[in-house]
Amino acid sequence: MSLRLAHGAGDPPADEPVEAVVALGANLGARAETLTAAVDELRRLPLTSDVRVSAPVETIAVTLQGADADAPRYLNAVALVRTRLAPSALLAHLHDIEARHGRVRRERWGDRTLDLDLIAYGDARIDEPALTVPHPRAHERTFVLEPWLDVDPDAALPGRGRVADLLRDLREGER
Ligand code: A4P
Ligand code: MG
Repeated sequence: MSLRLAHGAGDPPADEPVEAVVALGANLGARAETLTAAVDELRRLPLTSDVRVSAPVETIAVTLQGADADAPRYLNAVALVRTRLAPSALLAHLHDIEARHGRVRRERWGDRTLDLDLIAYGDARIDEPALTVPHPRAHERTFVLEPWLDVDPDAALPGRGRVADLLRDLREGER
C-alpha cells in the first residue's frame, strides 16, 4: 500500500480491487430505511462492486461514559465492498453519504442518523487522524464484529486475528 493513498480524496484508484469493510450505524430517525438507503448508495459508488451486507442488529448505545441503555438503540450492520477507490476517496464518499442522511457532528460518539466507518481496506495499515485503518476500536466492539461475522464467517481483522475468535473473547470477557 502506497502511503500516498492516505493523503487525499483525489488519490488515484488502486490497480486491483480491494475488499473493504464498512460498518453502518444509526440510532436516530428511520434507522432501517436509512441503512437500506445507505447500502444502495454504496452499490452506486464508482469503481465499486459486489456489495454484500449483513442482517441488521439492534445494539445498546456505547457512549463515552460506557453502554447506555437509556440512549436510543442503534441498528448496526456491516457491508463488504470490492473497490478500486483509494481509501481516502472511499472515506470521502462515506462522509458524503452520511451528510445526505442528515448526519450532524455534535459530540464524539453522540447520537446520529448515520455513521459509516471504514473498518478495514484489504490488509492496509494507515495511521493518520483523518483515516486510521484498521479501525482502532473495531476489535473491541460486538456491534461491528457480530454483523461482520454474519456477512463473512471467515473474516479476519488485520493485525488482530479472526473475527470469530475476537467475538468469542469479548463475550467471555462480558460474563
Ligand atoms: N476517522 C479516522 N479513521 C476513520 C475510519 N477508519 N473510519 C476520522 C471512519 N472515520 C475515521 O469520525 C471522527 C473522525 O474520525 C472523522 O473525521 C474521520 O475522518 P466521526 O464519524 O465524525 O465521529 P464519531 O463516529 O463520533 O467518532 P469515532 O471515534 O469514529 O466513533 P466510533 O468509534 O465510530 O463510534 N454504539 C453502538 N451500539 N453502535 C454504534 O455504531 N458508534 C459509535 C461511534 C459510538 N457508539 C456506538 C456506535
Ligand atoms: Mg464514525
